Amino acid sequence: MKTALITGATSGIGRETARLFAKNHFRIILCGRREDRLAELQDEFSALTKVHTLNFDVRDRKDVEAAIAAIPEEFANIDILINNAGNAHGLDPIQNGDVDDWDAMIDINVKGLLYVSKEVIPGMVERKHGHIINIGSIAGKEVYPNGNVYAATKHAVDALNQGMRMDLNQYGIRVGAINPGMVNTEFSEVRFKGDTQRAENVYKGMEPLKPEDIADIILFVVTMPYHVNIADLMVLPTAQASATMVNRL
Ligand code: NDP
Ligand code: 8X3
Repeated sequence: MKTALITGATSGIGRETARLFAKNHFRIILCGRREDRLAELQDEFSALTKVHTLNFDVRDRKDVEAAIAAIPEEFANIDILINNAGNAHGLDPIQNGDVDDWDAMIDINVKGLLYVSKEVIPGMVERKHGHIINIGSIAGKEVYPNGNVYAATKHAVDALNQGMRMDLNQYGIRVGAINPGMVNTEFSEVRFKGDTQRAENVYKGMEPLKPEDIADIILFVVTMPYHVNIADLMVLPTAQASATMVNRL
C-alpha cells in the first residue's frame, strides 16, 4: 500500500485527488487549515483506506516541521508528495497590487511548498524512492495581465520542479509538475475574496475542467511504471487555448 501526502486536501484538486486515492487504497495523509473539513474527509475516507490528517498553515515553518515530524510510524514512509496547497489572491495591475496579497501568494505557493518538501524529501532520499508532484499552473508557463505575482509564484514552482528533478535524480526520485488551466474549484472565490458572482463569471459560457479531471491525471501519473516520469504536463479545458484565449458561447 503506497502512502501519499496531499497538501490542500480540504478543497478542489487536492480533495478530489484524496478521494480518488482513497478509492484506490492509497494510505493518505491529508493536510489543510480547515479542521472541520479534515475531520469530515477522515470520516468519509476511513471506510476505504487508512487516513491521517495534519492541520497546519503551510506558511508557518515551525508548524509544518512539527506536524510532519509527528506523523505516526504507519504513515511515515511517504511514497508520494502532492504539493498542491496554493491559491491566487487578487487580480490587480501591479501598480494597484495589495502587498498582503503578494505576501500570501509568495508565502503559500512558493515558501509553503518548500517548507513541506524540505520535511518530506530526506526520507525519500534515504529510501532512494519517492514521487513528488508539484501542482503548477498555466500561469507558470505564461503571464497574463493582472496575474503578475500569482504568475511569478507559479513560474517559481516551474523552476523548483525542474531543480528538484535534477537534484533528486541521483536518488531515483520522480519529480513532475501538472500545470492546469481553468479548473472550477474554490480557486476563484478565494482570488476574489468571497465575491461569488465574480468567481462564477470566470467560467461563464465555457466548460472548465473539474477537479476530478486533474485527480484522474494525477492517479495516472503516479501509477505509471516506476521508470516512467511524467515530468511536465499542461492540462487545459478544450475551450481554453492560452491563459487569455477562451472560447465562450
Ligand atoms: P481551492 O481553493 O479549491 O483549494 C486550495 C487548497 O489549498 C485548499 O485545500 C486550502 O486548504 C489549501 N491552502 C490554501 N492556503 C493554504 C495555507 N496557507 N496553508 C495550508 N493549506 C492552504 O483551489 P484549487 O484546488 O483550484 O487549487 C489547488 C492548486 O491548483 C493550487 O496550487 C492552485 O494554484 C492550482 N491551480 C488551480 C487552478 C484553477 O483554475 N483552479 C489552475 C491551475 C493551478 P485550507 O483553506 O483548508 O487551508
Ligand atoms: C489558475 C489558472 O489562469 O487563473 O492557476 O492562472 S489562472
